[in-house]
Amino acid sequence: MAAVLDRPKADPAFREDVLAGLSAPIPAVPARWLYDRRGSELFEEITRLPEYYPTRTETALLERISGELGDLLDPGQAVVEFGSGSSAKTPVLLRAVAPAAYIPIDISGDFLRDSAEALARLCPNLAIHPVEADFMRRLDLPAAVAQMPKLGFFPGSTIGNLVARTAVDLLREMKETLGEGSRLVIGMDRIKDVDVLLRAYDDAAGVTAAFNLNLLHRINAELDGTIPVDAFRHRAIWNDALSRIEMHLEALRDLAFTVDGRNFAFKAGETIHTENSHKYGYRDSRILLRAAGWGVTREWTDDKQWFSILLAEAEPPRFAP
Ligand code: AVJ
Repeated sequence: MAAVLDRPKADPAFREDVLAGLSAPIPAVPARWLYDRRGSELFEEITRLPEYYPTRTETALLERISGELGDLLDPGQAVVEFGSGSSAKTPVLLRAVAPAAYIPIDISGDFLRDSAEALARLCPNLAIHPVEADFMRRLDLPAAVAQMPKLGFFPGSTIGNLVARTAVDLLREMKETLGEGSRLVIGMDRIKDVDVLLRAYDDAAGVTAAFNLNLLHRINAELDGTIPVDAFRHRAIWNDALSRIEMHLEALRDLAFTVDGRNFAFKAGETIHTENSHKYGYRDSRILLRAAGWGVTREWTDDKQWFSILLAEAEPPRFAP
């Protein structure tokens, strides 16, 4: 009985996604389930790996352009950050922009409160209005910021997790949330040498492998699974046709297991697709943003052109082409 009581309470959406995903013709589990507590810790560790260039490249780029960014944006902005506000990038942007208010949006309430408190210590004079919500959907911003010009902040190339259709949906929802005349600062990872990409998603220390395999541990713990985790290995592949890194978990032998009382079987070599990380060329990022009603007004990239930060403006509705 104790084991049952000790088991973390499973999110019904997690159960649904895992059961449907494992039964699909191409087995796949949505990437957001990689980020339980342990998964989030492992991702933090990934961002410090020598091979994982995105975080440090974007942070350095943001620092480099902060003066320019400050000049381009009027004071008194309300900065709305979509997703984790715990990164080192947030204070860099806030210093650059000197906003009147900061609105972090995150689906995890605990996480949101912790990071808002940490930020409040760093910026004691800033009005912080955390919003616990799913940023994939349009939402109402706090009334206190209604009159302020809005600046969306979506760093980390998180947009890269989404296929184009969903990415455009999200960008359009962001435009709705932020409203007319708003702007967006978004980080997007560039297409580059495949070896650099593969190393970034399959590091020598095996942290990314542990991050990916943690999903199986999570399924076992939360959904009463019997997955033999040791019989799977982490794979990172470059899908050139779709311009993305894919993470998979590959069965090393024929195996069978149960999750929540249901049976699953994998043949050696079959995989569970766990994440996409799309990479964008110069024109790709523009067409993605334009499809959602955002016009790019500036783009900055590092010396190697590995990562881009784009500043976009919500385009007014028009009849003319
Ligand atoms: C947090 C989605 C930006 O795609 O680079 C890192 C996640 N996965 N290593 C990325 C991730 C494997 C990361 N994002």
